[in-house]
Amino acid sequence: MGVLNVTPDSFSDGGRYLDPDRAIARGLEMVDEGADVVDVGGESSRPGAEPVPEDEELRRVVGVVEVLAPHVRVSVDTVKLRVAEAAVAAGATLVNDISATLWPLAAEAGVGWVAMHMQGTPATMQRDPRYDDVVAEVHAFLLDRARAAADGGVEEVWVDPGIGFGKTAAHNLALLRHLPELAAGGFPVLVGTSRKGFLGMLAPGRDGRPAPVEGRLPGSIATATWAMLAGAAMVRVHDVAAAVQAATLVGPARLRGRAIGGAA
Ligand code: HH2
Repeated sequence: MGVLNVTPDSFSDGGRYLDPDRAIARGLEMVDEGADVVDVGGESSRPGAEPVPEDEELRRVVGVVEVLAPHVRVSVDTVKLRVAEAAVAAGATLVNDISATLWPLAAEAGVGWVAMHMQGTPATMQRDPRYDDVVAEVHAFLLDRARAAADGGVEEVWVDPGIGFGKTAAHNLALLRHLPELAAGGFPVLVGTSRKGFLGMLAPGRDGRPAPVEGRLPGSIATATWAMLAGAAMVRVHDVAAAVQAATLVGPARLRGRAIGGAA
């Protein structure tokens, strides 16, 4: 899943694709690079982000979805019902929902739905995230929402632990370590670690400072690779070409088919 942020303020690519023509060009480039899904978002959910007015989000997202949808599967990254509805009408077939609330729309429209876990809201979520048992709480929340959606008629339900959404670096690592249990829960797992802050904190540069956003490609690919090996069926990434190369080497289909470098 390639990330396409049609926003002025996303944490890693804010402003680059706010212009619709540039967004469309980047979307098509991601298709060329091998993305199976392009995830179009018009509202940043970075820590501290404030909500975007609905009309503005609609203006950013709908036209881009309409042009990309004939070329690739499009998901819409939104928490707003009206934006999700308009994006689906424009051709999106997956609702990527960091609020984990929009499944009734997915059921009604006959599209897929991603339930992501978040503690709090983007405006405040990184202030002091706390859990008694992060893995148990996140998994229980996701499976509960996923079952409700499946019972409510959503045929394609994904679960996503929400790396960086109300979580410390230790919480993120625990969730990554325990991905196999989430994957065993019966719903396909999506994971997004791409360029996130904890990668910079855990692997600082030689000067001892957290790696800046543009220095987080190795960590992004390392954790996406880990996620795929641990059972994730999809990874959400900015650097599509690099992630596709990793997926080609270690993705589930290849591992199921034969051992790398040897016979079956
Ligand atoms: N992460 C971001 C946004 N949407 N959706 C899912 N399902 N999983 C994620 O981990 C996830 C997500 C944050 O990344 P990005 O879109 O690059 O930044 P911003 O929110 O600043 O636009």
